[in-house]
Amino acid sequence: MQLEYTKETSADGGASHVGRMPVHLVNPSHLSFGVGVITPRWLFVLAAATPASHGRPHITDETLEPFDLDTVHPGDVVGVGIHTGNALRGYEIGTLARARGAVVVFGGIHATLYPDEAHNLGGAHAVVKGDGDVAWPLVLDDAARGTLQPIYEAGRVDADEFVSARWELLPAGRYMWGSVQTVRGCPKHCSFCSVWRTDGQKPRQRRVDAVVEEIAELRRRGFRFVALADDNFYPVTLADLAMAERQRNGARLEQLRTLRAERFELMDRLAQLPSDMVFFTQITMEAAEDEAFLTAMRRANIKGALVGVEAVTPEGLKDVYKGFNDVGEALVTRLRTFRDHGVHVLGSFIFGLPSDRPSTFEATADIAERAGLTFAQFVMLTPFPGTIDFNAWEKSLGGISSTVCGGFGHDPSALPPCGRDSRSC
Ligand code: B12
Ligand code: SF4
Repeated sequence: MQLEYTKETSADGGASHVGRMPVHLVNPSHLSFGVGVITPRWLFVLAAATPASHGRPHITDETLEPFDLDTVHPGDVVGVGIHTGNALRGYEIGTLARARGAVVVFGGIHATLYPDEAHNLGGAHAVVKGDGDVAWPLVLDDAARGTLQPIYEAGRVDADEFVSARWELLPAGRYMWGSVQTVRGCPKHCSFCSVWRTDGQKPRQRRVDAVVEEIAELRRRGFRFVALADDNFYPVTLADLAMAERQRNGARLEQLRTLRAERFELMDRLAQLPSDMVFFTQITMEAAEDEAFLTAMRRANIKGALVGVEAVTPEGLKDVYKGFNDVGEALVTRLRTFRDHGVHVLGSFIFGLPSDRPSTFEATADIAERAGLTFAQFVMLTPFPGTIDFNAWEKSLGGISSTVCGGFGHDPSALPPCGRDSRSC
């Protein structure tokens, strides 16, 4: 693909942009609130990965304010990151930016799963599948040379290649929580989750120094609250260690012990930060078996965690491939153990599982009340692309369509088969 990408003069007759392509990074949202809860991390990671030769990237988080298309000039690069819930708005932005002569690049989980959709509906010149940390500067180089490829298979980069976010580009006073990722990937394979397929089942843990440096910087910028934007903060369980021991798998054991030791090292370092810091993460309930881990979490000021309870019956757990969770009194005890160690639990429950019956509602409410949860969320089973549930749902449609369009993240009916026309969604 050959693109017109350099220009002598900007569309408004302003400064010359020869040899330099101004970069816009846009986090799409149909609704803008002026303030946001959690910083959308990818914007600040890709900003950091943008070579200095392209100047300071223009960042727009549309949950704060709409993207101003008048700032886009022919030859600018517009990078749009989408998950399924905001894909349609992303496609609108891509199409409009392309019409203004911009080079449009998509990335993010939805574009990774549906690169053709971004080309067909979003005006993409290029789509990056997977992690952008290493690929983004290469894409910009290709764009500058006129050798942009339609698809970049960026895959999963090693943990030591994760780029630290450029927090100095954060607009002041607009977000409540900073977000720092400490590990990517999750060893489990829950039926409703795409993370283990896109980010992989091998946990990629970041260097402790890199994580702590980012948190210290956020603190200097006034943040006391930081979300550890991980899928599963407890990637190595005691059961994993016991299994490796039983199998006399020395290499595996060593690897697991190293990962576990790094978790403790991270928590020790977090414990040395100002004591009014508050961290929140996501974790499996297996951590409740691990006294030392929960104690370290408390010392590290990890004061809250989303725990995926999902179902309270054995059949329900089987539906979601989550046999490592408990039911009944054992479940209540596990969840209470977090609270006993000073970690507030946001219990996450799913309704709409194949095995759910009318009695499931009462059984769920009963457990939620007795388990000492601080918060609870009850979501409808949503077949997100890339999941086992999505494949089953798609199969149940009898081959009507294999493509979906982004819709709102809580409502399965918002993920209709796509007529390959965004208006039909
Ligand atoms: C933290 C988090 C949240 C937080 C914070 C969100 C925020 N403001 O950042 C909260 C709790 C609010 C949240 C809410 C939800 N989330 Co969430 N969340 C995450 C999580 C765990 C980490 C996101 C993150 O910061 N990652 C770190 C950044 C650096 O990675 P990244 O975004 O993937 O970006 C990299 C690449 O994708 C790529 N890239 C991204 N954009 C672009 C753009 C370009 C141009 C390029 C080149 C590359 C590129 O490069 C980046 C660097 O490598 C992810 C899982 C995950 N592993 O990503 C789920 C995830 C994104 N969430 C998910 C879901 C479903 C939701 C909810 C719908 C849950 C619900 N039922 O309510 C809501 C939706 C909220 C909304 N309307 O946007 C799903 C999305 C699935 C899908 N197909 O869309 C994920 C993947 C988790 C899962 N289990 O499958 N979430
Ligand atoms: S739901 Fe949680 S535990 Fe299950 S695969 Fe996804 S990240 Fe891992």
